[in-house]
Amino acid sequence: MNLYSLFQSRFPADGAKVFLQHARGTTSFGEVEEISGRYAAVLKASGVAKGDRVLVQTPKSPEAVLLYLACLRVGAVFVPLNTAYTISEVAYFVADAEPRVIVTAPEAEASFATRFKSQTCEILTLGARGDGSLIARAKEAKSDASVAPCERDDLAAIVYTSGTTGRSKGAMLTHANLASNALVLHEYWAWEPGDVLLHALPIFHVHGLFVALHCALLNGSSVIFHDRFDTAQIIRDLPGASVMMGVPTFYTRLLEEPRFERRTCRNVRLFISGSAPLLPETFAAFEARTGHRILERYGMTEAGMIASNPYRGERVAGSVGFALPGVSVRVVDAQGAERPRGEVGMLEVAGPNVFAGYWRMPEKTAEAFRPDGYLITGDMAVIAEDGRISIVGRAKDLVISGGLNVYPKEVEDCINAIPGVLESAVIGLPHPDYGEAVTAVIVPQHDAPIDATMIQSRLAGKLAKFKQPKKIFFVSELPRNAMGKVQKNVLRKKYADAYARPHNA
Ligand code: MCA
Ligand code: AMP
Repeated sequence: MNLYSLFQSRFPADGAKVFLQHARGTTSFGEVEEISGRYAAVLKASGVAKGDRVLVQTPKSPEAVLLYLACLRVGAVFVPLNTAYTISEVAYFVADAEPRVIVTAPEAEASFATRFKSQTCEILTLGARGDGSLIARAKEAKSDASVAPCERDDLAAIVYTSGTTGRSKGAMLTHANLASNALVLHEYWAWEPGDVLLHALPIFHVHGLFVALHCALLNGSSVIFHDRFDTAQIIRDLPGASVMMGVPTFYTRLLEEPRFERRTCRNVRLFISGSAPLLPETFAAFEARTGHRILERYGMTEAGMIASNPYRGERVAGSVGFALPGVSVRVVDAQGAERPRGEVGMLEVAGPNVFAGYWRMPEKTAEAFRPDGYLITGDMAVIAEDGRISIVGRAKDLVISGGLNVYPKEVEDCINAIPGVLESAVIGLPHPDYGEAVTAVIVPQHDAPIDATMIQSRLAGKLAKFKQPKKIFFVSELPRNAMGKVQKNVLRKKYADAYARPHNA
């Protein structure tokens, strides 16, 4: 059961129908078949066989989508990386995933070749304009029409998520995980024959790559494909779309723009939000401006989509709706005992969507699951009598900034390694644009001449930009509880207004 075969079985009979509509033209479903077959031939010629990893850090482009599909066809394991990662961050993923092929941007080729020369892998390139060695080779290649037969448990992708211990873990997602989730979402969100998706999410994460694109592929739908989120371009193209998916920042940014109005959304039937909490104020302001009630859903890399507000029923602000069909959820106490409905506890999930474990980390995998197979999400939730779920907090020390996850431990480790720093605490604070902003509270060593500019410049080459603190505060000591643990809640309270807009703004 290869996921690509499932998509293929749903492609429109008319191969000329447009799949991707983008700044450089269009890609039809017929071209998806033909070109992904060429990329598959190039990958095979580079020695990629079933089960081999293909690590991809390229700018968003239609070709990058076809490269993903080519990997599925070959039975290779697609390993997408955030384009913001620095080369030192990438080096960890290369060592861990041991890819057969790395695909990077042409401008990064030289540094990748130097850095990864000891690795037994080939480096191909793919640029933002559809340029690069992968494309040049594909032009010469004969399209390989085959699709590798797969078992349910064969891996389709490894998506890295950081951990509270600071080391990233590769979440192994099988063809069956991705297929089951895609089929459920396609049905639950009532995809219709004429639907057009407006796509402005990055394609290195579950949201933009799997949730959004898989629904469109299963529906044989056209996708208006933006290379990044840009408010003006969204307003320009939204009238041609019927579905949009985004992180809450997309919706707050649209609301900032007076030109975004009811008319802009005249053909839209569904706005979906996820990856971070959608504030009830945003939900209400969006409804007041457009008449649309945003449908909020909840998921995580390890389990794809878990819960969603209903398409036809009531969409409630501050709630993520009901467990998706086939997905089981429960709320438990600190000992793992199930809690009654209406009480707060840790949310756990089981179902065909739940991943196969962390790549080459059996202990981490064991820690993530209960003996009966439920995955511990790290999110605190309440399940109401009728099954409606509300996420009320996080037990994991995690900041979600503009839908991107930042694990404080990783940032703290980098800051603590800077000479002159005694210790630090990294927290997320409310931010009008990103939802939460990464913020560092630092204790300098006695009389050390350090300041925010120096800290920022030291972090620049080490951490991706979105992980770097937006503000830094210096203190003489960190608040600790009786056990000596840093009280981050005290810091979050103290600096709660750090990013608040002035009242007259
Ligand atoms: C970019 N920067 C950021 C972020 N993005 N800083 C903090 N948080 C961010 N999210 C950096 C940039 O490098 C830039 O630095 C500076 O901050 C300002 O960038 P800005 O212009 O705001 O960036 P942007 O290009 O407009 O991007 C913001 C964004 C983007 C549109 C919110 O981050 C985005 O598309 N986020 C979506 C992430 C996503 O898909 N998450 C799903 C994960 P400089 O100016 O110095 O260059 S999947 C998931 O969570 C689960 C499974 C789920 O449930 O979906
Ligand atoms: P990731 O590790 O990138 O897959 O992020 C998954 C995490 O994002 C979840 O465990 C939640 O903490 C958070 N998340 C995703 N969707 C929502 C939502 N709708 N409301 C609150 N938190 C969410």
